[in-house]
Amino acid sequence: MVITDSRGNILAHSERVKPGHDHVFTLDEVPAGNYRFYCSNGGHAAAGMTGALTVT
Ligand SMILES: [Cu+2]
Repeated sequence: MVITDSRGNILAHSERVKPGHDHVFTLDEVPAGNYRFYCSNGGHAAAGMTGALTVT
């Protein structure tokens, strides 16, 4: 999973997560705002493995 800011800059990148597994990673000092997260595995983001992250 990759998290980017509104300009597309990568803020964090998890290790590869196998199907059926999960992974936790921590972001420190993230300013309030809207971010995007997506799967960086080829073609997966285009297939819908994306989401929005809002920091308040
Ligand atoms: Cu994926």
